[in-house]
Amino acid sequence: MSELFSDIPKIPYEGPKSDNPLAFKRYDPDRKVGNTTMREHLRFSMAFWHSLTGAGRDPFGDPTMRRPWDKATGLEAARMRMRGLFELTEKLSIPFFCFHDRDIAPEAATLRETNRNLDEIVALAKELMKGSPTRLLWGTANLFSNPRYMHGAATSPDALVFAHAAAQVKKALEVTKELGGQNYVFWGGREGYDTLLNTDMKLELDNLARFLHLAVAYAKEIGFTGQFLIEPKPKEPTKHQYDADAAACYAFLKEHDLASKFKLNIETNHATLAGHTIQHELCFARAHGVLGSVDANQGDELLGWDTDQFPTNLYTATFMMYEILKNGGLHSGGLNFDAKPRRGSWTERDLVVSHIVGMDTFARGLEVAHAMIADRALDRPMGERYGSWATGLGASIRSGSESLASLERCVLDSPDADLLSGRQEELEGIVNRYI
Ligand code: XUL
Ligand code: CO
Repeated sequence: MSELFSDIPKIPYEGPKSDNPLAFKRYDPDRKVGNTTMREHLRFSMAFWHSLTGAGRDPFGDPTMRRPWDKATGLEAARMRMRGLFELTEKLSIPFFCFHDRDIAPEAATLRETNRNLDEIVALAKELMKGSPTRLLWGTANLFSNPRYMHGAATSPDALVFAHAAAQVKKALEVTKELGGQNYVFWGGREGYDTLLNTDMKLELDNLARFLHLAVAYAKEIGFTGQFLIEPKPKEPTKHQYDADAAACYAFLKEHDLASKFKLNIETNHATLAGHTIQHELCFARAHGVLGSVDANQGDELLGWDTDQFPTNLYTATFMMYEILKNGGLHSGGLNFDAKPRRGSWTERDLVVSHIVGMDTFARGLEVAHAMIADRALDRPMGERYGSWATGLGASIRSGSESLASLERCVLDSPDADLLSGRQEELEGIVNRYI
């Protein structure tokens, strides 16, 4: 089959000394870090909506990206994009991709016709997979672009809109299963509100839970065994999104008896919009056993919206890989580049270089995090800090053997405990030394 990106070669690993922008400096897929290859540690994924469908449009300007399918429309463009996806992931040694139903096939006048379009492109993807190592990390349904979803999908005030969203998820689950998807994502775009003056919050939250229970039931019915994921985001497009952050999602899942069925897909730029570091979000998810997958990108410190930039920050990538390694890996999840080249980076080469830089950033983060864990560089001071909980009184409190009265007896006549230092700068220096 003829190439669509004929100027882009298969990207080689050339090592840290290379100055070739079209080569990996750190990402060497078959190299082992610990007992696991970089490929399997990192489980990179290409986001169809950015890398294939994204055109560089912004609120002030028209598309800027030049792509091989620019002159094609409808299903023909969709077929070219799907071929482009397999070509780019293979050239970049990216093992996975992710998509929304509406990224890969055009919407038609009725859902029945739209589903026919989807079936055609899914059949093509299935065919292309036969000759390719590229696999599906997750599928999802776009429940936010069509005007019918202006007030939400599962949380719409209109039951017919809820029905439409349910029908869309039904089909998206079927095609995710058909393509061997390892996870299925719910990002609650527009599941929130702009004003409480017109919003029945309790009804909307209950409906969101009903919707997710329906999806779980249907997955069981069709034998889809992938992991369900919720992707937190605090705002944008609505002023307040119900899935605001990892803690809000976890509380919601617990309240509605869904916690055993869902994990979280944590996105870097969403964490920062929520006023958290990504390390905080990953750590919270890990602590509660719900760290499922990651949308790897970064925001801009000076901008208050979701800029979805390619991840290039070595510190952030190191802290992320630290949490992921502490989690025992991502299991069925991956590092999905929910990221787009800047509007001015409009060439095909920019698109490829963006992925290379993101992959090298995480490969380096993996190496640094792995070395810090192997040396117990942070675990040792952490163990010292919490040493009082390992034996004696701390162990007794943890085992539930103490009461307020027994604890009072311990301290009533004794001098204060020695003060501990937090040693923050020393620890930051340790991280710097490893980077
Ligand atoms: C939006 C976002 C989505 C989800 C999938 O901010 O991150 O692209 O990842 O719906
Ligand atoms: Co995302």
